[in-house]
Amino acid sequence: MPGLEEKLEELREEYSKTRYNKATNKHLGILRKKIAKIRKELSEKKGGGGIGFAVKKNGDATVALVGFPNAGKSSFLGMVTDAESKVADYAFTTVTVVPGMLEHHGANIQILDVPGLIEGASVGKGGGRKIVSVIRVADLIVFMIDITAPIQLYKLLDELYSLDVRINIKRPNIRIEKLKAGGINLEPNKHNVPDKRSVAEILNEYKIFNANVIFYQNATAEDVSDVLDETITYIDAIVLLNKIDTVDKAYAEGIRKELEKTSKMKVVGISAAKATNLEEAKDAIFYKLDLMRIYLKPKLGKPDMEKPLILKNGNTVLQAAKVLHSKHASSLKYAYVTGKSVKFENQRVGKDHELKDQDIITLIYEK
Ligand SMILES: Nc1nc2c(ncn2[C@@H]2O[C@H](COP(=O)(O)OP(=O)(O)OP(=O)(O)O)[C@@H](O)[C@H]2O)c(=O)[nH]1
Ligand SMILES: [Mg+2]
Repeated sequence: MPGLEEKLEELREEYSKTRYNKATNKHLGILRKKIAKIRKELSEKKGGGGIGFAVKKNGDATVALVGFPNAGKSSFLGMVTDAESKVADYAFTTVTVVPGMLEHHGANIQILDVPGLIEGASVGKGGGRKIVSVIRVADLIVFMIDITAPIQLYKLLDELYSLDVRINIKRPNIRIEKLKAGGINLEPNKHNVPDKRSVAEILNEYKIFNANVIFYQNATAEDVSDVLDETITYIDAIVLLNKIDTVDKAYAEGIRKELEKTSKMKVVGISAAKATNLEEAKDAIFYKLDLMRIYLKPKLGKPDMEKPLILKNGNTVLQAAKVLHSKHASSLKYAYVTGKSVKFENQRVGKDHELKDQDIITLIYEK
């Protein structure tokens, strides 16, 4: 008898091969229902099974380094962090997650060296699920790809897709407001949305019979189903194309550009062994994490340019105060800001002012 994961795989394949039309709509609904049921069983099994790594989040952000065995993950980690991950010329050197801390632009970025993800790991063996448990705690995936085998990237992307990991896309912006009565109502807000019957069918699978479904984007039936499915992981990613020292320079650049175009991801060519382009790689990680450096300046005196406060892009003055010392945040009155988020030097701004990377701020509290 096939296991749950194989069954899920079969259903998914059938689902993706079935074209949507009036005649197949009902069949698709049944397939979705079956898929949802197996997913639920799997996630319950996962919870009780105790597999997966106990990884603690540390530092300002966490990155999962994902790649085939031998791609150079441990070598890269060794070059950019203080971890002493074992480097060897054979597969599966790394059997557990090795964390290292990368310090860049004043941010402490935890990097997790995830064991080699191999084709079919999600099917049966459970290996893929372990990797997803690491990815779930991360803020960013860094794919480590051997330049002599760029196809690895597509194999990893396929594998992760089938493990319900969605790369570089946002959770569909659809709000489902549960109601006591009144059935299912759609609020399309001028977007292209699926018909009411298919939406109701999906919601019913999740035992929702009365709800307002509010769309903030064009959406398919699958998007509605994704919003309800808490087992889906959304995460950003970039690619490091390693071992460029082993090929011709122009060839390396050709492959890099090609991968960037077809995958729509940022791709940086590096050599972990020869320490080539590592600064570019660190920058790419920093920027994709969407972090910003905020320098603090006392009212009288110079700003501290050594140790910035690390915040998420778009954070406000109030959020800066909270990170700094949450107890005093409630007595914050306003701030003086110099930098990209303001027009003038030492411009006075309110608590809700959004900061930009490298702003210098002075927080003013009530006495
Ligand atoms: N020429 C060259 N060799 C490299 C480079 N980076 C890593 N290697 C070699 O590739 C082999 C594998 O490197 P690792 O860093 O152990 O690879 P890994 O991805 O951690 O492998 P697993 O732990 O098995 O998943 C070692 O022999 C490294 O010396 C590089 O940039 N250029
Ligand atoms: Mg390794």
